[in-house]
Amino acid sequence: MGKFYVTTPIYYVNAPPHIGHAYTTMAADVVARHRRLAGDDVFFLTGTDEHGQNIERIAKEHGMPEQKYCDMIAAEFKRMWGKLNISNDYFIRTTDERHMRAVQKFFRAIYEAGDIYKGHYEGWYCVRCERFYDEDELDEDKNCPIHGLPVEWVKEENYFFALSKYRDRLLKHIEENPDFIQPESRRNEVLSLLEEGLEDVSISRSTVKWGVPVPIDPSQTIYVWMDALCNYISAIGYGDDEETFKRYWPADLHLIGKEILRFHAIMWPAMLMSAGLPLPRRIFAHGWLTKEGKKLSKTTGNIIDIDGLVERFGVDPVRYFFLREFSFGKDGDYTDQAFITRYNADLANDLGNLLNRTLGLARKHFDSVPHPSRPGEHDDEIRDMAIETHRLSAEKLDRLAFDEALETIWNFVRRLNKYIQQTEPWRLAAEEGTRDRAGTIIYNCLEGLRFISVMIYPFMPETSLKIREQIGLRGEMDEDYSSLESWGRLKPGLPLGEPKPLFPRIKVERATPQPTKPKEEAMITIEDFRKLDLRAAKVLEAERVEGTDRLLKLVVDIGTERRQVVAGIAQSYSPEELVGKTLVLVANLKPAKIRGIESQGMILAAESKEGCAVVILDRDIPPGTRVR
Ligand code: ME8
Repeated sequence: MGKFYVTTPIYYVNAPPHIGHAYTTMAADVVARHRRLAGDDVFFLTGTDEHGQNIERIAKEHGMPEQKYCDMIAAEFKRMWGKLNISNDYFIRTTDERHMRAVQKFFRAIYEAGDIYKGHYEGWYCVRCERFYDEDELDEDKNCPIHGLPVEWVKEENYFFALSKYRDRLLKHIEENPDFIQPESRRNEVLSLLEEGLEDVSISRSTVKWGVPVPIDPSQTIYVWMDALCNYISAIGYGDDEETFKRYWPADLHLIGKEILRFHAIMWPAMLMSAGLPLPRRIFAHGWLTKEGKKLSKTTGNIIDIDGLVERFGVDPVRYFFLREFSFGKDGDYTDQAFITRYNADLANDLGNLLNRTLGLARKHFDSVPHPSRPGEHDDEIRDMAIETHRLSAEKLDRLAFDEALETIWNFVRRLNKYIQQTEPWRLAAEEGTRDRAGTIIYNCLEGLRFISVMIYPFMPETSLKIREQIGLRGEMDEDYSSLESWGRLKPGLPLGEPKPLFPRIKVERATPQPTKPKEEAMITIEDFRKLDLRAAKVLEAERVEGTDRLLKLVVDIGTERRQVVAGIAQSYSPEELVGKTLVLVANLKPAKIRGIESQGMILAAESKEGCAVVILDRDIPPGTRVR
């Protein structure tokens, strides 16, 4: 049994996870599950990048201590990976003590190799990328090429890593190891960067407090990229658990997005060389996703809402779509229409129908998995194709050609549907003389579905188990790829499961997976929001305002004082039902006169044509508590 160590980038906690993060992580999950089925001892790592100037700033904007802010966003990443069925073996956070110790040890190893020195740096810095840019990489307004936002001029005395010294060794390594950087286009990009020459890089910051202290000079912190790259070794015990470290290092695969290639294919290997550690075996930089031809961006509202997609369509169609639709090394453009088309064609029609028809026939004519007692036309072809499909799709998965692997599997799905059409088992089952032939055909379809359940498991684990349950197996993955080396392992006589549709068809007019997002001009900042003084307000008294059927007059307690408020909620609430409830009051709204009565604030409520619903705090909380 081999080992396989696969990693994703560790994501910045400057915002909750988005589809880009999910894309890499889903791909890594497919690889991890694939290698486990192939029999490897897999270690699959993902996590969060929590230090640096950007995070320091954002925590401040949220009015939170850095660690608390990081804890909150890291929890969001974990929740999202749970939702997407990500089977990572470990989740690393760069604020973990163990990681921080490893970073310092790594720094020392490089220092002791004579590759760290003190020098001055001046340059354009993008806080969001946490990197310096050359002037010619910026646009005319000095905006960074990734975020399109202004860079800052930074001038500091820093520690430097002697990167330039490693240029020749790196070139040699890349030339001698053609698979080290993939795809080919990215390899060429790195080669030409190396040919242009390398400059030494700053690896510490004197102005950033939120980071790992430089072990030889605690007045500085280690540059966030050096800190982050170390996650790949700290997570498996560098400097702490030699045995685990030796078992998994070097990584077999670093999966990354194309924008962070230089860090992974130049800076990281050079540092590993300096520290005397072996290099990762393979770095694969995938393309970038856009939506409807435009860059994904929260500020413009051009986002792909993962939660929304998963809630509407289920986790497996989301995993399937992103790996099937795009070629992994290339950029890809998402549209709702493409999602629906794939879902209906590949999942509802091809796979859903195959399972439905097979199970329907099997249950109608046989009460358990039938015996394959009468071979006939097409059977050998189906058997050979099953075995060959597995061989091909596994080979494509090893190359990270996810789309091709799925295409290969779907050719087999479609071939089985055609087999049913060609052989017409429903006709054969109706006559006594050909009933055993019908049983054989249905057996072959069920056995084909067993093959499919194992082959799609890396992509769609939930669906795989649902298929297995229906064809008479247990709803767990208790096989590996060795069970696909021969045909006919499904045992005749197994009781069949309940038929349940896997993928209900999407009716196009109802398919609106994307909530509408406000335009940039309509967005507010956290500071704008903080201007609102929202308070828990306990209703002490309530009565109707005479002469109107819309207004209630409330007296509420907001801790420090009582307020009188007039609210237009009388058509949905009686005064009695509100007394004793804790509502939310906008406490710093200028008082206004309504029907001659002074209203000292506003109660929050949602309003529709049918009526309104006030915001009620759902458990006991002292009046006056701030609502944020
Ligand atoms: O760069 N399409 O973190 P990050 C596809 N912390 N993938 C995308 C994407 C898009 N539009 N946007 C982001 C960092 N990604 C560092 C990494 S590693 C030692 C430190 C994915 O939060 C892609 O994998 O900016 C990309 O590399 C990663 O998210 C960047 O995440």
